[in-house]
Amino acid sequence: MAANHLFDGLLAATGRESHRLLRLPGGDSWSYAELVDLSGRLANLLQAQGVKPGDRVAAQVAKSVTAIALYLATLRAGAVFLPLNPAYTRAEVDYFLADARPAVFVCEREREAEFVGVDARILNLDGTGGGSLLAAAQSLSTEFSNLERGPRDLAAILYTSGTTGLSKGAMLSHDNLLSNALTLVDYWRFTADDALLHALPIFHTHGLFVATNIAMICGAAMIFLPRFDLDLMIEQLPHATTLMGVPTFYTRLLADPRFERKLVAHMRLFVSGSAPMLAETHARFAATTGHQILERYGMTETNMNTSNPYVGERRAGSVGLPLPGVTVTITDPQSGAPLAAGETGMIEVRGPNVFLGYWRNPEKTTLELRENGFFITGDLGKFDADGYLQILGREKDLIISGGYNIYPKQVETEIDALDGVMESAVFGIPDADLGEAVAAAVVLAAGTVFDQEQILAALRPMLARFKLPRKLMQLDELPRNAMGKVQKNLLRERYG
Ligand code: MLC
Ligand code: AMP
Repeated sequence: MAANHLFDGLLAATGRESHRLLRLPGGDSWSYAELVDLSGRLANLLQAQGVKPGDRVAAQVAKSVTAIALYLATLRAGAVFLPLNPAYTRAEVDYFLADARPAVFVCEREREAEFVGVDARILNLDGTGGGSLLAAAQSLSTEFSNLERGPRDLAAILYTSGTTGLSKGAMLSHDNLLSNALTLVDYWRFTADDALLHALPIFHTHGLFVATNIAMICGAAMIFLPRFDLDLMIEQLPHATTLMGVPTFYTRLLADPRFERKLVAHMRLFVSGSAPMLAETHARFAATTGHQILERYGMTETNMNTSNPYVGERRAGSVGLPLPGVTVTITDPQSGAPLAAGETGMIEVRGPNVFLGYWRNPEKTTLELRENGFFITGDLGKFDADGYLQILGREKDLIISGGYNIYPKQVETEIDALDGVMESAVFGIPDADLGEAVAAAVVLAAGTVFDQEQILAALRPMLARFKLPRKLMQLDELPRNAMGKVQKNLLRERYG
């Protein structure tokens, strides 16, 4: 069989066929062998649908074992996986499909009618294993001759929003994903004896390329929950050895009286990332459980960059040390010149984890990815005397809510397009549950009446629900500085 860099690397441990890879909360489980067989059927189906090497396969589906098999099938067929958040509206999906032009689009069964007419072959899937994708694959062989793919071939495109409001597709190679997952297996000491409690979505880096890839590589079991659900978490934690989550997972667990020291005394590792974790959460978690959460820092374009150590001090408020093979520098945000140790500036990252560039967007690629290989993250930070990195802010205008990124510009563009709106400013306000929540200040034309419900109703068909403002206010004018730039810091101070 031809070499397929990422697939071969992910499944190298599948000799242990008796080992259960995916355990579902209802008691069902899937072995590696079963997962690989399903991926073979799906790869045959993709090929029969005309998918060629380099073609994109887009999937906007609920979390399921079949969705993981579809990811593997896409790799095996030499194609490029493009997962999309099921929360995205038709309007949002239209943009991704027009930009990525996938050969196949797998959507949720109940939404298929919404997508009639899109320029891709459509198949559907539901969360319980039904749908035209599986029906069509059922009669096909589990045997599939993998297409050859090398380290620099494209494995996935993940869209990440941009400051202009338009999303950019980050192109991730087979080796970007494999090298990073191999590093993390080692760094976090994952083995086949682990059982990872998986409650993250699988359309982002964290749930797919960190959690799932790591578990597959080392042959660990995954307790595969459809989503974060407190009751299920409490029920399943006794069966797990490790958990990966966004900070909201940890604050919600800590707020539940059932989350006690003895429930997790046997656990080996808790990892947090995708959003800043408060030092206070770190301390409360340690006091309640006796475990120190291990915080790490990553992003769609780079996978994981830094991590607190497995052995050694896990420092609250810090995202740890650069991972082996990854170089992190701090530069002057204006000039790009390197800054002295201890100074605060732009975090730049170079390594085998750094993406190939933005899909069909050489201008943005040139702006953010230097010729010397450093990626300009848009995050601001500094190293302390012991080499631990601290993230101190973001130069990019971005809200991170419960681990989801929301670019204010996209929300502002939609609000500004509404009748009677002169202008708007969207900003993040502190939120005890989600870290940050979306707020919007709106300036209306004379004679227009402010009607919050009407504004939200008009935004619903345009924006995924997690992007909708949770707080809306009418202002006579937006605060601006001498340059005419809206001062979002003032809005945050006044209305946060
Ligand atoms: C859901 N809702 C959110 C939200 N999640 N609103 C704001 N921010 C969020 N993160 C809204 C829904 O639209 C819905 O609104 C209502 O909340 C209830 O929906 P739900 O599905 O019941 O939500 P809940 O279970 O509470 O989800 C919260 C959550 C989830 C934190 C568990 O968002 C989550 O799993 N987040 C993880 C995101 C993640 O994996 N990020 C990694 C990105 S990769 P309505 O209006 O319908 O009632 C990355 C790189 C890296 O960043 O470093 O890892
Ligand atoms: P995304 O574009 O969804 O991949 O989000 C990446 C961004 O999430 C990074 O650029 C950071 O701003 C943020 N992020 C990820 N991990 C952390 C962390 N541990 N602490 C603070 N911010 C983080």
